[in-house]
Amino acid sequence: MNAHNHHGHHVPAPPSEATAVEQPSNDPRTVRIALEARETNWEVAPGVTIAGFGYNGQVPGPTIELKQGVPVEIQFTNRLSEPTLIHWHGLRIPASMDGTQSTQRPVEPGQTFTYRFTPPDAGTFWYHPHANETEQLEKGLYGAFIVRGADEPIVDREQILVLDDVNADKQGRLAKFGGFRERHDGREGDIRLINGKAEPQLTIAAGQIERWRIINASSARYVRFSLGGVPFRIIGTDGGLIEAPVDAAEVLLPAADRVEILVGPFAEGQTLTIDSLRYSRSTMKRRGKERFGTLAVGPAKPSRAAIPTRLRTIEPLISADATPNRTVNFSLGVSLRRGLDFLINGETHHQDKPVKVGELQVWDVVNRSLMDHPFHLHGFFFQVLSINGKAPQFRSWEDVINLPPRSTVRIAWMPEDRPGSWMYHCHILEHHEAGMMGHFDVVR
Ligand SMILES: [Cu+2]
Repeated sequence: MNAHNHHGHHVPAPPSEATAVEQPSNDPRTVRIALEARETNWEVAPGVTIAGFGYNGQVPGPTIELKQGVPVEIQFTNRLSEPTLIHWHGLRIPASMDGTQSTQRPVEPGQTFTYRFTPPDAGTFWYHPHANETEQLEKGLYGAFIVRGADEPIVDREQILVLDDVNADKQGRLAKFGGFRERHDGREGDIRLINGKAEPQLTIAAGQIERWRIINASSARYVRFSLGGVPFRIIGTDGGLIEAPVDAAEVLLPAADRVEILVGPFAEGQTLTIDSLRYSRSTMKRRGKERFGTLAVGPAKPSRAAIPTRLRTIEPLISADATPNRTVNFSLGVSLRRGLDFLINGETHHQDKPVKVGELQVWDVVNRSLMDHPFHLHGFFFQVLSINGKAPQFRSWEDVINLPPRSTVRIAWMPEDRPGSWMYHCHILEHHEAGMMGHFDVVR
């Protein structure tokens, strides 16, 4: 392995090149995309330019928009001076295409790797590196990945909001990486971004209803999303649409989480703030309400929006009182050498037991620590059965769920026939890097 592998002694051996190659698609509909990671001057505000990294020279990277069930080939070239690879966050694709160091060799500088898969689900996903993540994501390597289904609600317009923050000074110089507070809290910054720009003004036409696909691409920040306190409707989460719209005035997005909402209609001339409300996740540095941007309501346009009262059906995998067959413990330990250890079942880079294809998994994911952690499962959606014994507000498919301090979150998921090496981890990138992750195999 290489200098940028932080995964310690429990990393499974990388597969041979042969197993990491999927056959080229013969499907004439196949979409071909070229992506390149390279050093990029990232202007977050007028005169504030960060020496960052971008996919195809932009932050966020190009939005990948595909149709459900249509194959894609993404030819990825690494023009950085360090190894990298791309994880397709939330996509239920073969293990060999998951884009981690457990499933493929990192793409070395100058090398190309072609990802081939067929997105099976409609929804709002994203892509980002799974090597030296703490630096590569902070520098701008991330992008939206949208998959459209055949039968989507009709809205007047769609906007994608990729939220992020960056820790840089007024000249755009990135703060030094590391240090005890950053290791504890995760890296947060005071430059708050929507689609790579600091506190932009978005627009909407009066009288119209828009679908917003919101992605939290921050390293660590939790966004308690609010649109000036006005109500909106939640229609989707990580794994696509939920069963019916849910009225809300705020929604919490831990790092890596996604939500889809309907906003509007509004009256012309209104200006709404796009904020993150105060949220304490027991960090050393506390944050109050902070602005990500504004929304200006322009002249009225007619609306053709048609939102069904029923969006889709999500069958429950199992009843909420199902008996768990596995417990995954998140905890913090004190280490003489490193100060703090971020642990799964008492160890860093935990090697967990395999799961069998077709055997329903009911896991108690337990947070024994006093701070929040966003739990992320690669490659499979889960349903949340309960949080501290209480059912969630609505049924959904998720790949990220917040673990509040001293909590038990019970999830259920089905290992479909996609054997190989998979993982789960805290999506606060600094905790992940510090070892808060588990590896397991899906076996036939
Ligand atoms: Cu964490």
